[in-house]
Amino acid sequence: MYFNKTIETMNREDMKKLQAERLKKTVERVYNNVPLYRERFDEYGIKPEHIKTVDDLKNLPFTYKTDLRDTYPFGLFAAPMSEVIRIHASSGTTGKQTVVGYTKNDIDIWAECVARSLVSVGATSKDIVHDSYGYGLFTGGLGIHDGATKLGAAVIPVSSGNTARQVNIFRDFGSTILCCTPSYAMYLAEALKENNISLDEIKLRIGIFGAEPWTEEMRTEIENGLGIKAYDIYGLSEICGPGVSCNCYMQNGLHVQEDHFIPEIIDPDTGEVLPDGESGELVFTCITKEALPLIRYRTRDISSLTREPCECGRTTVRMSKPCGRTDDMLIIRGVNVFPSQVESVLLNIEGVSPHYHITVDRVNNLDTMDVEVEMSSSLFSDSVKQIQEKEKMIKQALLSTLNIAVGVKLVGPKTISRSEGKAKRVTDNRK
Ligand code: DLL
Repeated sequence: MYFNKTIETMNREDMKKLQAERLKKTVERVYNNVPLYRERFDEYGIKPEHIKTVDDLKNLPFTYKTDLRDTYPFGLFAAPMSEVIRIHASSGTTGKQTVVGYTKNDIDIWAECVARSLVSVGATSKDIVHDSYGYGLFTGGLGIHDGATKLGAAVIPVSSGNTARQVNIFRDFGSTILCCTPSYAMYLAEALKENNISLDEIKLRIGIFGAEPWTEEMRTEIENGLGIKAYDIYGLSEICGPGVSCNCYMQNGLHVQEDHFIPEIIDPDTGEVLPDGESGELVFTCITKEALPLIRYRTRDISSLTREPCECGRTTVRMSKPCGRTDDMLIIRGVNVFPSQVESVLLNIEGVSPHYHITVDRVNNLDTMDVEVEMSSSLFSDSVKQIQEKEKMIKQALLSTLNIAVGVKLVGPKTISRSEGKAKRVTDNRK
């Protein structure tokens, strides 16, 4: 099933032509309306008429998050405020927030991208979509809401928080599709048990999770915990929000809505474009946005692309599950470590739960990394000796995957704080 079959199954040649047309218009738009782009293109000696095909994209300069901050709040908008109908913002961890705007057309396109995503994992207008992403300036809540509305599904705009109420709504309203962060999904699975609601009493069948990296191991945990199929949805406010790409029911990569956003993978150090299959930094160019059409935006997310046909019938380019961000990468005694690697190791070990926290520090000029991980209740009731053995085993498994020695501490069930939105899994005291 498709939401827009013509686009989603378009042959690659036609897609490239469509992208070229749209890219040309967008380059003209930003050159004529956004001083930063005009100045930067002039610096590079680029005029809009130089951009004729998608292959010319590589000649355009990148846009960075700092550009949004430097022109805070609306300096990169390419449409007059009278045409802007929505503003979102993402707080980020440091500095000013990133502000993004949408025209009516931008909101319609975003909703279509989300509707396509929902249909690609099997949603229909008969579904009841339980939207537990945060509503407000965050794009998760309203983004999913508008897409589910476009599909004609019934939306429950529950937002995040009040976890006991959420699981009662599952049971009483018969929610069939859950949308939230993967860490909140884990929390909700726990809350079902705590509230004595069995999986037989609820109708959830699909989960659409994103806004933070999560591993295949976490996918299995969530699928078992909630009795659903779990799918990955990706996006970022700067490009639109959720729905830039999404898994289809094959769960093998995320189809990019490339008639609206052209993806590239680059070497983050040199800026060189990498071939399909190679891992690097994901860069997006918006080709239909009116209010904030970013050109070659550096996402900092790490992924790879494939244009191999997908068994679902979609012909759109797929990106691999983002495994983290270049700025999330920890450098411990010179070794690169992604939190997702730690998650994969932990979730392959019996007796530990998917709740963990990493603390990085510098002691006597030496980096240290300590992982706290919760025991399952059965391990918790074992003898001290058995628990110590398990700690040793986890240390060994982390050492062989990461190539660095890591401190491991098993802690009691429910001691690590739960997240209702994006989880904060790392504390780096070196900063
Ligand atoms: O997180 C938009 C969103 C909402 C996506 C709901 C999916 C679902 P921002 O707050 O601007 O927007 O954060 C964007 O979150 O650059 C990635 O680092 C990360 N991210 C988003 N989706 C995924 C995902 C929303 N599926 C940043 N896997 C992005 C891994 C993700 N990381």
